[in-house]
Amino acid sequence: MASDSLTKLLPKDFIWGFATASFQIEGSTDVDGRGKSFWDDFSRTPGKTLDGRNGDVATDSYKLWKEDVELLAQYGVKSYRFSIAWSRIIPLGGRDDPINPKGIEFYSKLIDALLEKNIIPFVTLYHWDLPQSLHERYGGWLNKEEIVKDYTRYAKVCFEAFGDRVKYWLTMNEPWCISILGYGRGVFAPGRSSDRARSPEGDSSTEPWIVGRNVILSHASAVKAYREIFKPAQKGQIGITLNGDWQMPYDDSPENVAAAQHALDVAIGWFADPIYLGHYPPYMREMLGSRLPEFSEQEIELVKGSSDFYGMNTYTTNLCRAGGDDEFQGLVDYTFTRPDGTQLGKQAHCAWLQDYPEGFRSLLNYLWNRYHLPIYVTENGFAVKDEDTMPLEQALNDTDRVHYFEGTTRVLLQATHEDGVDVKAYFPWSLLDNFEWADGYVTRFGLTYVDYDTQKRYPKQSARFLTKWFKEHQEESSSPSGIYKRGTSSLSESSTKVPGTPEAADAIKIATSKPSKDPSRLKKIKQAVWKLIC
Ligand code: PNW
Repeated sequence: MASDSLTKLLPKDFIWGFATASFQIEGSTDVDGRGKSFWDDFSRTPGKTLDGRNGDVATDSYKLWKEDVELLAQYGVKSYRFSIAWSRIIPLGGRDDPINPKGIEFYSKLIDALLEKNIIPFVTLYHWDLPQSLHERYGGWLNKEEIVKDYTRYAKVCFEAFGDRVKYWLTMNEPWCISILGYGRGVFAPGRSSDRARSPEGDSSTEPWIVGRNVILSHASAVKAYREIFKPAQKGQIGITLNGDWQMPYDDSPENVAAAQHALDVAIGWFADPIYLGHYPPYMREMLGSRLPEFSEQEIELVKGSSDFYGMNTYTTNLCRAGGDDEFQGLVDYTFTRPDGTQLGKQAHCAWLQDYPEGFRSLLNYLWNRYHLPIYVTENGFAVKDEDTMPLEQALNDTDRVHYFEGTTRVLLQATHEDGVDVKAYFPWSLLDNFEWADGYVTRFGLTYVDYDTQKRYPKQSARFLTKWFKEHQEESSSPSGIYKRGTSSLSESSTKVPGTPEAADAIKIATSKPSKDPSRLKKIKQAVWKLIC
């Protein structure tokens, strides 16, 4: 019964936290040796963002990161998903280009600060900010021979620098968006498209599919390196995260039922089927013919099984009708209007999003039944309509977003306890309002409101809701929450619980010893904490 599952708890090792991405929050694009990413100039080009604003400052998190970590601690999260900017680590991006120690230092300090607050770093290696020089040098994601090697070297540098402390890696964020929005529709960097009003260069009929293949291969090559060289000692998990919304037939006519599957095949199966099953969905081949770039036998061997878990970003549900000429949606028309004229759910600020939690449950079931791997929900969220133009008090009282999360958290319990889906993590998007790509700053997805004039952060009602919900719906952890005393705030109480394992006792002993006695004290605490977590 539904009521039954809603009183059950999520297990203590369930991971929840908030997510962000480097280009959307960091700003400081020209400091400490950072090279340009291809979003720098793209976002500065007139007409590319809705409000004409760019990522030069964003939420200023390169400077304000300590404040952000403090906020996460106040929210009581178990984890923080953030991404590393490739061009801070290797400013020119390539495998023979120099590494930037300042870039390594920045993320290293962030990781240490998170661990000190007992927050698990969940790290994305690529969230859309390709070093500009790789795009100029050889076409970036279009060039298989070069990009696979350069990406793999970048990933290895990160594993080497951070893998002693990072145990969860995501290779790529949303390959569908990288390929389709960047090289098909041309709305994201590098903005290539067949539409000559939009771009002087590009071929939307071939390039997105080539980019998709190259992203998959780069991901798989980095995973191979991790598993062979780093995992034996570092013992982390690595995978990819795919965007994908539930695709529901508009009605029960056979062509619309088939259309919904076609939409899933192109939105999700394009990447998930090769990675988890070892081949493209047959419909991709049927739709694209020779334009679908094949994998060699050796390549498919590399790709199949290259993700330890299913990483899922999902926001909404589409009603699907056969027809139309949009290959990027699998030749399927999407609508939110049901046959009886009613809307599927509450409309968000962006046209592509309505609130429909039942679709989230269906998607979790579909992915679990098709791929049989634990699911990490790495993004899920809602942008309240017109939030940007509301007075602050009204924006903070974000009832539509609270309603959205009431639905998705309810479904999380139902999928776990009624349907038997193995969901291991949940990361609402996003910790902060931030640079929402082509939307600029007018679309706000944050659980925390950012006043862009002052960079002051204000928790929204939805953040309070989620903090409370997870406190009430998760088994108490015997993990190290008692080791580091959390900051007290109106959002979280300090924890003084003493975990009961020998490792925890060790960690507490070291943590409470006089700091001056042992210079390696912090390192020992971290080691003990990791023993507990892993
Ligand atoms: C994701 N769509 O992007 C990204 O991972 C985030 O960086 C982003 O801020 C967030 O979702 C909210 O948009 C998407 O058009 C962008 O369907 C566009 C779509 C989906 C996801």
